[in-house]
Amino acid sequence: MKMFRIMLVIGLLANLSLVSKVSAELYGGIEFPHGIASFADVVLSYDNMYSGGPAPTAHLDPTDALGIPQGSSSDFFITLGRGGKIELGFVDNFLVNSGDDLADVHVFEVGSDVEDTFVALRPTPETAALLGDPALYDSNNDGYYEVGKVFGATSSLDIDAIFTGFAANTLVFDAVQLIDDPNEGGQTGTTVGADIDAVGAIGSVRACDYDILGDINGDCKVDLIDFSLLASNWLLDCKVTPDDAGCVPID
Ligand SMILES: [Ca+2]
Ligand SMILES: [Ca+2]
Ligand SMILES: [Ca+2]
Ligand SMILES: [Ca+2]
Repeated sequence: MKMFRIMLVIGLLANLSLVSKVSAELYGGIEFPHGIASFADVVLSYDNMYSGGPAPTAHLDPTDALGIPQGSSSDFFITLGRGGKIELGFVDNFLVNSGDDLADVHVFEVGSDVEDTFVALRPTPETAALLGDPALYDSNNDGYYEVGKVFGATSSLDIDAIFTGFAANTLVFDAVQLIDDPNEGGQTGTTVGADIDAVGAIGSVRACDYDILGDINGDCKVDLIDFSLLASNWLLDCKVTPDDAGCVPID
Protein backbone atom coordinates (compact mmCIF):
# COMPACT_ATOMS: atom_id res chain seq x y z
CA MET A 1 0.00 0.00 0.00
CA LYS A 2 2.91 2.32 0.69
CA MET A 3 3.97 2.13 -2.93
CA PHE A 4 0.42 2.78 -4.06
CA ARG A 5 0.49 6.05 -2.13
CA ILE A 6 3.82 6.92 -3.69
CA MET A 7 2.34 6.30 -7.12
CA LEU A 8 -0.62 8.52 -6.29
CA VAL A 9 1.74 11.31 -5.38
CA ILE A 10 3.86 10.73 -8.46
CA GLY A 11 0.67 11.07 -10.46
CA LEU A 12 -0.10 14.29 -8.64
CA LEU A 13 3.37 15.65 -9.28
CA ALA A 14 3.12 14.65 -12.91
CA ASN A 15 -0.08 16.63 -13.18
CA LEU A 16 1.21 19.65 -11.33
CA SER A 17 4.10 19.87 -13.76
CA LEU A 18 1.58 19.19 -16.55
CA VAL A 19 2.24 16.42 -19.01
CA SER A 20 2.37 18.91 -21.85
CA LYS A 21 5.39 20.57 -20.26
CA VAL A 22 7.25 17.45 -19.17
CA SER A 23 10.61 17.05 -20.86
CA ALA A 24 12.20 13.82 -21.98
CA GLU A 25 14.04 11.78 -19.38
CA LEU A 26 16.36 8.77 -19.52
CA TYR A 27 15.46 5.55 -17.72
CA GLY A 28 17.67 2.53 -18.20
CA GLY A 29 19.52 4.45 -20.91
CA ILE A 30 16.30 4.87 -22.93
CA GLU A 31 14.80 8.26 -23.66
CA PHE A 32 11.15 8.62 -22.68
CA PRO A 33 9.76 11.79 -24.30
CA HIS A 34 7.09 12.34 -21.66
CA GLY A 35 9.32 11.67 -18.66
CA ILE A 36 7.47 10.25 -15.64
CA ALA A 37 4.16 10.44 -17.47
CA SER A 38 5.41 7.93 -20.05
CA PHE A 39 4.84 5.01 -17.71
CA ALA A 40 1.77 2.87 -16.97
CA ASP A 41 -0.65 4.50 -14.54
CA VAL A 42 -3.21 1.99 -13.25
CA VAL A 43 -3.53 -1.73 -12.59
CA LEU A 44 -6.45 -3.20 -14.53
CA SER A 45 -5.94 -6.81 -13.46
CA TYR A 46 -3.42 -9.16 -11.87
CA ASP A 47 -3.78 -12.94 -11.82
CA ASN A 48 -0.74 -14.91 -10.74
CA MET A 49 -2.70 -18.17 -11.21
CA TYR A 50 -3.75 -17.34 -14.80
CA SER A 51 -2.02 -20.43 -16.21
CA GLY A 52 -2.48 -22.59 -13.14
CA GLY A 53 0.53 -21.42 -11.13
CA PRO A 54 2.40 -21.92 -8.99
CA ALA A 55 1.95 -18.40 -7.65
CA PRO A 56 4.81 -16.43 -6.11
CA THR A 57 4.90 -15.89 -2.37
CA ALA A 58 6.56 -12.46 -2.44
CA HIS A 59 6.25 -9.25 -4.45
CA LEU A 60 2.49 -9.53 -4.75
CA ASP A 61 1.52 -5.84 -4.98
CA PRO A 62 0.67 -5.12 -8.64
CA THR A 63 0.92 -1.35 -8.14
CA ASP A 64 4.69 -1.89 -7.94
CA ALA A 65 4.61 -2.23 -11.75
CA LEU A 66 3.35 1.35 -12.12
CA GLY A 67 5.37 4.49 -12.63
CA ILE A 68 9.08 4.76 -13.26
CA PRO A 69 11.45 1.79 -12.87
CA GLN A 70 13.22 1.58 -9.54
CA GLY A 71 15.64 -1.22 -10.37
CA SER A 72 16.30 -4.65 -8.95
CA SER A 73 17.83 -3.28 -5.77
CA SER A 74 14.43 -1.96 -4.70
CA ASP A 75 11.51 -4.04 -3.49
CA PHE A 76 9.15 -2.30 -5.86
CA PHE A 77 8.39 -4.87 -8.56
CA ILE A 78 5.60 -7.37 -9.12
CA THR A 79 6.19 -11.07 -9.60
CA LEU A 80 3.82 -12.60 -12.14
CA GLY A 81 3.99 -16.24 -11.03
CA ARG A 82 4.45 -19.11 -13.49
CA GLY A 83 2.21 -18.16 -16.43
CA GLY A 84 0.82 -15.21 -14.47
CA LYS A 85 -0.82 -12.20 -16.08
CA ILE A 86 -0.96 -8.47 -15.39
CA GLU A 87 -2.81 -5.76 -17.30
CA LEU A 88 -1.73 -2.12 -16.89
CA GLY A 89 -3.55 0.94 -18.21
CA PHE A 90 -2.37 4.35 -19.36
CA VAL A 91 -4.28 7.39 -18.07
CA ASP A 92 -2.29 10.62 -18.57
CA ASN A 93 -0.65 9.36 -21.76
CA PHE A 94 -1.19 6.71 -24.41
CA LEU A 95 1.17 4.37 -26.22
CA VAL A 96 1.58 5.07 -29.95
CA ASN A 97 3.60 3.86 -32.93
CA SER A 98 6.63 5.91 -33.97
CA GLY A 99 6.04 5.27 -37.67
CA ASP A 100 9.53 3.79 -38.06
CA ASP A 101 11.57 0.88 -36.76
CA LEU A 102 12.48 2.50 -33.47
CA ALA A 103 11.21 0.84 -30.30
CA ASP A 104 7.85 2.05 -28.98
CA VAL A 105 7.28 0.23 -25.69
CA HIS A 106 9.73 -0.99 -23.08
CA VAL A 107 9.25 -3.56 -20.33
CA PHE A 108 11.58 -3.26 -17.36
CA GLU A 109 12.08 -6.70 -15.85
CA VAL A 110 14.26 -7.35 -12.82
CA GLY A 111 15.52 -10.43 -11.06
CA SER A 112 18.42 -12.82 -11.42
CA ASP A 113 16.31 -15.41 -13.26
CA VAL A 114 15.33 -13.50 -16.41
CA GLU A 115 12.03 -14.70 -17.83
CA ASP A 116 10.31 -14.59 -21.21
CA THR A 117 7.09 -12.60 -21.22
CA PHE A 118 4.33 -12.38 -23.83
CA VAL A 119 3.19 -8.82 -24.61
CA ALA A 120 -0.21 -7.73 -25.92
CA LEU A 121 -1.55 -4.20 -26.42
CA ARG A 122 -5.15 -2.95 -26.17
CA PRO A 123 -6.05 -0.64 -29.09
CA THR A 124 -8.49 2.21 -28.65
CA PRO A 125 -11.77 1.68 -30.58
CA GLU A 126 -10.52 4.05 -33.32
CA THR A 127 -7.27 2.13 -33.69
CA ALA A 128 -9.08 -1.22 -33.67
CA ALA A 129 -11.17 0.09 -36.58
CA LEU A 130 -7.98 1.08 -38.44
CA LEU A 131 -6.41 -2.34 -37.93
CA GLY A 132 -9.38 -4.26 -39.30
CA ASP A 133 -10.35 -7.82 -38.42
CA PRO A 134 -9.44 -8.39 -34.72
CA ALA A 135 -8.97 -12.08 -35.40
CA LEU A 136 -5.71 -11.22 -37.20
CA TYR A 137 -4.10 -10.03 -33.98
CA ASP A 138 -6.27 -11.10 -31.04
CA SER A 139 -6.30 -14.89 -31.08
CA ASN A 140 -8.06 -15.25 -27.73
CA ASN A 141 -10.51 -12.38 -28.32
CA ASP A 142 -9.75 -10.57 -25.05
CA GLY A 143 -9.26 -7.11 -26.60
CA TYR A 144 -5.45 -7.24 -26.30
CA TYR A 145 -3.59 -7.68 -29.60
CA GLU A 146 -0.60 -10.00 -29.30
CA VAL A 147 2.60 -8.25 -30.41
CA GLY A 148 5.34 -10.66 -29.36
CA LYS A 149 7.61 -11.48 -26.51
CA VAL A 150 10.22 -9.65 -24.50
CA PHE A 151 13.35 -11.36 -23.28
CA GLY A 152 16.03 -10.41 -20.84
CA ALA A 153 16.42 -7.94 -18.05
CA THR A 154 15.11 -5.08 -20.20
CA SER A 155 13.36 -5.34 -23.51
CA SER A 156 11.70 -3.16 -26.12
CA LEU A 157 9.16 -3.82 -28.86
CA ASP A 158 8.53 -1.99 -32.14
CA ILE A 159 4.80 -1.58 -32.79
CA ASP A 160 5.43 -0.74 -36.46
CA ALA A 161 7.03 -4.14 -37.03
CA ILE A 162 3.70 -5.77 -36.13
CA PHE A 163 1.23 -3.29 -37.61
CA THR A 164 3.00 -2.09 -40.74
CA GLY A 165 2.41 0.94 -42.94
CA PHE A 166 0.88 3.43 -40.49
CA ALA A 167 2.10 6.99 -40.04
CA ALA A 168 3.55 8.04 -36.68
CA ASN A 169 1.07 8.42 -33.81
CA THR A 170 -1.88 6.98 -35.75
CA LEU A 171 -2.03 3.73 -33.76
CA VAL A 172 -3.04 4.37 -30.15
CA PHE A 173 -3.07 1.81 -27.33
CA ASP A 174 -4.39 2.42 -23.81
CA ALA A 175 -3.27 -0.72 -21.97
CA VAL A 176 -0.56 -3.39 -21.92
CA GLN A 177 -0.96 -7.06 -21.01
CA LEU A 178 2.02 -9.12 -19.86
CA ILE A 179 1.87 -12.90 -19.48
CA ASP A 180 4.78 -14.94 -18.16
CA ASP A 181 5.77 -17.77 -20.49
CA PRO A 182 5.02 -20.81 -18.29
CA ASN A 183 7.44 -22.97 -20.27
CA GLU A 184 10.49 -20.73 -19.80
CA GLY A 185 12.56 -19.93 -16.73
CA GLY A 186 12.12 -21.26 -13.22
CA GLN A 187 8.94 -23.19 -12.49
CA THR A 188 8.88 -22.83 -8.71
CA GLY A 189 10.16 -20.54 -5.97
CA THR A 190 9.36 -17.40 -4.02
CA THR A 191 9.50 -15.16 -7.10
CA VAL A 192 8.50 -17.67 -9.78
CA GLY A 193 7.72 -16.03 -13.11
CA ALA A 194 8.75 -12.70 -14.58
CA ASP A 195 9.46 -9.80 -12.21
CA ILE A 196 8.06 -6.59 -13.68
CA ASP A 197 9.39 -3.24 -12.49
CA ALA A 198 7.77 -0.86 -14.99
CA VAL A 199 6.26 -0.51 -18.47
CA GLY A 200 7.02 2.66 -20.39
CA ALA A 201 5.74 4.21 -23.62
CA ILE A 202 8.68 5.39 -25.73
CA GLY A 203 6.11 6.28 -28.37
CA SER A 204 3.80 8.40 -26.25
CA VAL A 205 1.10 11.02 -26.68
CA ARG A 206 -0.47 12.95 -23.84
CA ALA A 207 -4.06 12.11 -23.00
CA CYS A 208 -5.17 15.71 -22.59
CA ASP A 209 -4.42 18.89 -24.53
CA TYR A 210 -5.89 21.14 -21.84
CA ASP A 211 -4.87 22.32 -18.40
CA ILE A 212 -7.74 21.65 -15.97
CA LEU A 213 -7.31 22.64 -12.32
CA GLY A 214 -8.12 19.58 -10.21
CA ASP A 215 -7.44 16.93 -12.85
CA ILE A 216 -4.97 15.06 -10.68
CA ASN A 217 -4.60 11.92 -12.81
CA GLY A 218 -4.31 13.84 -16.09
CA ASP A 219 -7.17 12.09 -17.91
CA CYS A 220 -8.77 15.37 -19.04
CA LYS A 221 -11.70 15.00 -16.60
CA VAL A 222 -12.29 16.19 -13.04
CA ASP A 223 -14.29 13.51 -11.27
CA LEU A 224 -14.44 11.24 -8.23
CA ILE A 225 -11.18 9.53 -9.21
CA ASP A 226 -9.34 12.83 -8.74
CA PHE A 227 -11.19 13.36 -5.47
CA SER A 228 -10.10 9.94 -4.17
CA LEU A 229 -6.48 10.71 -5.12
CA LEU A 230 -6.68 13.96 -3.17
CA ALA A 231 -8.39 12.21 -0.23
CA SER A 232 -5.64 9.57 -0.04
CA ASN A 233 -3.22 12.29 1.08
CA TRP A 234 -5.72 14.27 3.15
CA LEU A 235 -4.06 16.06 6.10
CA LEU A 236 -0.62 14.70 5.16
CA ASP A 237 1.95 17.36 6.12
CA CYS A 238 5.39 16.60 4.69
CA LYS A 239 7.04 19.22 6.92
CA VAL A 240 5.81 17.28 9.95
CA THR A 241 6.25 13.72 8.61
CA PRO A 242 8.80 13.94 5.78
CA ASP A 243 9.46 10.19 5.97
CA ASP A 244 5.87 9.35 5.05
CA ALA A 245 5.69 7.35 1.82
CA GLY A 246 3.41 10.02 0.43
CA CYS A 247 6.16 12.66 0.69
CA VAL A 248 8.26 12.32 -2.46
CA PRO A 249 11.25 14.70 -2.50
CA ILE A 250 11.54 16.98 -5.50
CA ASP A 251 14.88 16.68 -7.30
CA1 LIG B 1 1.40 7.59 -17.66
CA1 LIG C 1 8.27 2.00 -33.97
CA1 LIG D 1 -5.36 -11.29 -27.01
CA1 LIG E 1 -9.03 13.31 -13.79
